[in-house]
Amino acid sequence: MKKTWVAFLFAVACTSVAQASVTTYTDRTTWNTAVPVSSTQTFESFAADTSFATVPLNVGAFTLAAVGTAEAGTDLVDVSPFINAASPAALFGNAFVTIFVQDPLAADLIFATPQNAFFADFYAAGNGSQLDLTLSFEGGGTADILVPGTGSSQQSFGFISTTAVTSIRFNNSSNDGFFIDNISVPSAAVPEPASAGLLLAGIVGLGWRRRR
Ligand SMILES: [Ca+2]
Ligand SMILES: [Ca+2]
Ligand SMILES: [Ca+2]
Repeated sequence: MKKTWVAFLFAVACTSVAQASVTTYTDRTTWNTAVPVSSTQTFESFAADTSFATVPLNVGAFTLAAVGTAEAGTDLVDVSPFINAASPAALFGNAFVTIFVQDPLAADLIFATPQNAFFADFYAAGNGSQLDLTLSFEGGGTADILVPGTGSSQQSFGFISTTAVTSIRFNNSSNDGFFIDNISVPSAAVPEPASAGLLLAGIVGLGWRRRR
C-alpha cells in the first residue's frame, strides 16, 4: 500500500517536470488580458540598421542571435530605408527585425530571464511550410509551435507556458525570410492559478491567526 503511494507521487512529480502546457494566441488583446503587465520592443528607438548576423544583439528583455552563417541583408534590425522591397513598412513602423531561416540556418531569441509568455507580430512567416518556434524550457525539454496563417501577410502570434522558456529558436525546413516586430514579454511574473490559490489560502490563514 505504502509502496503504491510513493510510486504514485513519483509519477506525479515526473509528469509535472516533463510536461509543459503551452497555450498559443493569435490575438494580442486576448494575450494581454492573460498577461496584464508586459513590455513591448518596437525597435523604433534604433537610429540605424543593426545586425546580429555575427554578434548577438542584446535589446534588454532578450538577445537576438543568428545560428549558422546568415544570408546577406538578413538577421538585422532594419531601419528605414528598408533592404527588402516586400517589407511591411505600413504595419511595422520605421524599424523591425528581418530574419532568414532554412535548416540548418536559424535564429535564436534568448530571454534575459526565463519567461512564461511571449507575443509578436510576424509578416511573411512561412512559405512551403509554417515558421517553427522551438521553445526551450527551463530545466530541459523543448516544444515546437508553428506560426499559423498563409505566410504572405501579417500574423500576430504568441504563447503562455506553464513552464518558463529560456529561448525561442526560429527555424524552418524550407526557405523562409520573414519580419518580426512588437515583441512583448511579461514585465512581471504571469500569475498561475495554483500559486494564486496558495497565496489566497495564506492570506486567509494569516487573517484567521491575527483575529485570534
Ligand atoms: Ca517597429
Ligand atoms: Ca535599412
Ligand atoms: Ca517567408
